[in-house]
Amino acid sequence: ANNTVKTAASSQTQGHNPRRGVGTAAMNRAILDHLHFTMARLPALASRNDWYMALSHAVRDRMLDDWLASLHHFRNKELKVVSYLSAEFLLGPHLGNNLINTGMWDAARDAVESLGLTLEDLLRQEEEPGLGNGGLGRLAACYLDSLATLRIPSIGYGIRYEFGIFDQLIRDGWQVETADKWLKFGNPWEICRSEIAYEVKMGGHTEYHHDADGRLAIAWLPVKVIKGVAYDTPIAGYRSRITGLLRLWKSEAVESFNFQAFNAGEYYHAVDEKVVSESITKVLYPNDEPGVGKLLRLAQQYFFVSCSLQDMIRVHLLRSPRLEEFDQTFAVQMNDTHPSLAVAELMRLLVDEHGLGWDAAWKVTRSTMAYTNHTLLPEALEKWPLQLFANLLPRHLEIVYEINRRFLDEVSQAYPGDQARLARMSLIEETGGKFVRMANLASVGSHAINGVAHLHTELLKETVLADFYQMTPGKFCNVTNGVTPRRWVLLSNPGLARLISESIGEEWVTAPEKLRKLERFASDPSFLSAWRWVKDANKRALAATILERTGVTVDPESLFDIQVKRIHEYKRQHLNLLHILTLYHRIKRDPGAQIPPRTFIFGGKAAPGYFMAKLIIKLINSVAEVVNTDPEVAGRLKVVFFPDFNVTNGQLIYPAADLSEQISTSGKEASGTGNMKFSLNGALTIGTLDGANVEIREEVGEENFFLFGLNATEVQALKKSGYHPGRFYEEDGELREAIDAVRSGLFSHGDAGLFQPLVDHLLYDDEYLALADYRSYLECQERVSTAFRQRELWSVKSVLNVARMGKFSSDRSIREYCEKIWKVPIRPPFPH
Ligand code: CR6
Repeated sequence: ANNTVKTAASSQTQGHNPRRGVGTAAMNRAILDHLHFTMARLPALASRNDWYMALSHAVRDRMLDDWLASLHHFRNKELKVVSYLSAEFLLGPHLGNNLINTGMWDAARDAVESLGLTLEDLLRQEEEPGLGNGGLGRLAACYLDSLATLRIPSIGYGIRYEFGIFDQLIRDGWQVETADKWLKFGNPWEICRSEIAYEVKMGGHTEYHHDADGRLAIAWLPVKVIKGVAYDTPIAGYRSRITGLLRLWKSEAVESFNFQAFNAGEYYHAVDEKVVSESITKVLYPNDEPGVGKLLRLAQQYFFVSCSLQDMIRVHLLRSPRLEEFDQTFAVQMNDTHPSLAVAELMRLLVDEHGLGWDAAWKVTRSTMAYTNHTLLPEALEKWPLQLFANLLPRHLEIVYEINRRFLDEVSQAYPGDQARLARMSLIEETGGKFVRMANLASVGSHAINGVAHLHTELLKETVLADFYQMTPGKFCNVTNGVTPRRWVLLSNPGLARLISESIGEEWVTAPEKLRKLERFASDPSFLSAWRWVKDANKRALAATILERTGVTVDPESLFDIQVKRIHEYKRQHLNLLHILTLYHRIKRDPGAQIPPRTFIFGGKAAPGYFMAKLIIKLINSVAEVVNTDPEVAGRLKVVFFPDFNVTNGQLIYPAADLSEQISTSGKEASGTGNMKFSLNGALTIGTLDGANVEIREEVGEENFFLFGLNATEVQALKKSGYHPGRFYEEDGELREAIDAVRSGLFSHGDAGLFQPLVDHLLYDDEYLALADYRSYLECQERVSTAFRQRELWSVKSVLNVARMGKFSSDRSIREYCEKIWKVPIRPPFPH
């Protein structure tokens, strides 16, 4: 990386700055040039993908000018760089977002039209990079947008998975997974940096010896060395003239061929090593709440953390030779525990490879690192079987032991004789098999620990990390999640964005607290009808896509009641189903019943190995089949499972919702971010007091939020006193009717056994208290129906929701990280 060739141009600090034209004519020229020189195509023979690629390259060129200027910050000693370590970045398609953020949308649209194409068609051509499972990965993507918008020097570090989250097909009502070959037609947004590459060791053992000066030296003799190559993607800030950097690592063999084997004629063996090395970044693990893991996943985590830290050290050494000052160059955020090996790896790099003493290394490690926790579910807290860890990372295990030894000394000094506490806080779990506890490692190695919503942080302090909180309360803080209004309103809901900007100006895009100005329009009938017109148009667009993808016709006039998110029992898609079944039975009992028409839309992927979640998908589709075709229902209820929920589909779905389902068991959803996207697009929420729902309700006002169910304290109390779901079943006739219908075979062509596991689980276990909240949910849904009948009042509530959602912009979250955790100054907004 230091082999820069000195030229006349390289002595100019800003380098060559060609500043490409962004007008229609210049864009038109650039697209044709790329079609010719990059895609090697004649216009007459070009496919839609060729045009998409040509346009994207033209847009990327224009982002590079700002990018090269931004990269310059990394050398400026005065500016601390935020390094966001995340195993997932769920970016969504780039083209539209980049056009919006750089302000090139109109020019691109006109240029494309002058070539006889439409921008819409080319936008549809993009295969989204699905490099994440759900909320956590999408949060990382929103944060990159905000970092660039707020002009904070930053790098997102992650993994360039060759296959992202699987594509979901629905066959006979079941989820079928297919490989996500997102790179198959090329990726115009990334730049491969073959020269930015690092070696990563794995396996083997360690040896100790004394060097020439008599000092103890440690050698790690690995069995394998893999190369990580940087692939960079520019991230446009919104009109900030800053382009942020996402650097993803791809694994490669250090040498593509084992020449010894090759010479011996064993051709296949010769490429083995290449295949194994490349497998590290092959595929994203499709679990959003991972349990005890697999060797390959640990290898992925170590691989990307090691490449990233080596890269940061290289950048730091460009500024200063003193690694004791590393924390002045970088603030490192660990997005959950997936990157928590960074604590041990930074220690290893500093001590073993750069000769720092342990204490100095520990001091700088701790003041650099910070940890965000994203879950309280005990089964989702990462821990690695000790033997597996030792086999892959023998040196890191020694380091973990040393960190632990010193840490437990501190614990016993603070709490003499408290053996139970020592056992709980240890980095090593020793009850029933030995494990390395990653949340403990991350907590000990960080100067700051945060949860992702107020309630979540409080529960974190009381439960999962209680011991750590008691010992070091000052480390803990909350940063409630946020979402970017650029992608989630400007791009996905242009009609709403236009109406808002026409009414209150455009400042809300970067200063969403200004949305409050909409409050006074909530009493303006013509504004309200324009508001409704926008929503109705979005609903019609979604209805058309539903018809195309599922064959189901839905009525855009009906209430669009939507639950899109990963399928998980704690999110309680089955509670939603129980409501649908109850309405169905009410209609069957009384075909004339006054039930305002509703369209229930579900979407979300189930982890391929999560049987119950997959059965829930099957049940949704089975109920849909019966309800949608029952003549007595007469179209009043429609049930739709929208296949392959992802960012692209989300952009169509959130803007079309009337009602947002946020119905998790209180205390289980750390924050949620879909809840924010819905409400920011004018949906009203039906929800429990869980995660960020609590704060959303506080902001929008309780009269504009449909609350039901047990709160987190009541959930804990009920569990403690002994929860018997069967009682709810026995005592509530409508609930019984709904469950009995499922087990009768009514929805499974008479096959009574099909849904038995789900029914049994509800009746005899119901870990997530669906039955306990059923009646309260039903009553709340009746309030929803009543409210929806008064369309004008509903629209007022919808406007007030949007007006009061400013807090949930990811810009606010990033500002809080800067102040509370990273100690990075916020620069004044860029004058547009
Ligand atoms: N699954 C939480 O469950 C939260 C996001 C982002 C999750 C969700 O409530 O909004 O993180 N947790 O903070 C994990 O991924 C471990 C999620 O997306």
